Amino acid sequence: MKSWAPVYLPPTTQREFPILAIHNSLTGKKDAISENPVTMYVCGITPYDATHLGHAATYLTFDLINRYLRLTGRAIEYVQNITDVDDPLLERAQRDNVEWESLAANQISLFRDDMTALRVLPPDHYMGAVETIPWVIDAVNELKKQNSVYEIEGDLYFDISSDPEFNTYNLLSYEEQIAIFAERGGDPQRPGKRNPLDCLIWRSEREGEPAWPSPFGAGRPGWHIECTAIALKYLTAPISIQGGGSDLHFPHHTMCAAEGKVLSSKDFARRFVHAGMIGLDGEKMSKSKGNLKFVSVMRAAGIDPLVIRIALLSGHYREDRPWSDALLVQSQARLELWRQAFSSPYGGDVETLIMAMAERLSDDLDTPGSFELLDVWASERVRALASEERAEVSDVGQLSRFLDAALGIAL
Ligand code: 5CA
Ligand code: ZN
Repeated sequence: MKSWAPVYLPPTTQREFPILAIHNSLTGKKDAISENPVTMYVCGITPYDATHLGHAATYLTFDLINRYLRLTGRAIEYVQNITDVDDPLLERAQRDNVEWESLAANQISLFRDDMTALRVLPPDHYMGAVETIPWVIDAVNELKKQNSVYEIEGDLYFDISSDPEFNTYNLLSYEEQIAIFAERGGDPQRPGKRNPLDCLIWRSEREGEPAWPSPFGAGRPGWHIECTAIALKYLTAPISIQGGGSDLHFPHHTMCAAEGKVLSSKDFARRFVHAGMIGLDGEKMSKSKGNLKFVSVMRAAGIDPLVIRIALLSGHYREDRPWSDALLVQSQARLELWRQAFSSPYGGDVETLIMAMAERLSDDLDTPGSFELLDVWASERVRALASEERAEVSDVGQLSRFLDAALGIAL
């Protein structure tokens, strides 16, 4: 699948930036990313309703990781999928009386435009479920060889007991997992399952649904195996980071970890990195609740995507946090303050500011902390400018290039 347009990364001076330490939700601890190259698989959209501000916040989180690692000289290989065939997409297409293929194509196109407008660096490999069905078939065949698959009425299930470490990927109790599994696309109650948590990896053809031929009969891939197969096609286990929103920790990333473990005989991911949920009016922003704010609609209303970017990054990525119009107004004011500060060559000690901001970012992407440092610097510059004080003339261009490279904020 075509990815989106490359984003210009300005050249920056080589500095001794601290190593990025990121919260790993597999261990509950902060974890320094010291390996090189770094491999990252981030779960992409299911294209029936894109891009709302929750999606945007999650992809901005991984964009920051990508940018910080590049700034510190790391090679990074970044893979993202698109779940372009799955139950929610088919249901929405049926509800709206449109072809599922055209619904997906339109939403993917909107998503690309939104990512470009938000200055998100594109992944190296951007792959859809439909175009990677042969990889899923290979993965299912391999799981069969490992005796990890069983059948119920033509549907194939992954047997979670084939990964002895299944219980180590999250902190939920068995009962909690069953409850969440039912809410997030699982079928714990289906008769004939060995374990209620076993997940579907091949869904046999149903009337009126798309299907593709396979050695196990016509059908389509289950959700989790899609990401496992795509990730392992490009990246070697253990991948450095598997990422997404916190709602993917279970079941999705847990199932990917288990399937990936059986397929590769290694840990699937070294780290799970999960972004918090963006809410609106006290509830998680989600398609099912219908309380969505779309980046494309905001852009069409003339809102600067840079202001959206600043607003979403002004909270910490792991916090569940609400969106509000007030946040947008504050972010617009912040952007104006920063721009005003850059209108003077008397920047003062920008090197110290750059290192202090980088130090905040390296500590689990503390964007609120780094923005506050920039606010203090900018307020002081604006005050000095108004009182015609002359601070030290400095290369404010260095700071401008750092903000662009590290935070995607081109002033
Ligand atoms: N296609 C699957 C992943 S393989 C999927 O979850 N698609 S999605 O369109 O539902 O979500 C895309 C990404 O946005 C996921 O990482 C999800 O965790 C994240 N996301 C969804 N809603 C929110 C929200 N309200 N706040 C933050 N992130 C969200
Ligand atoms: Zn995924």
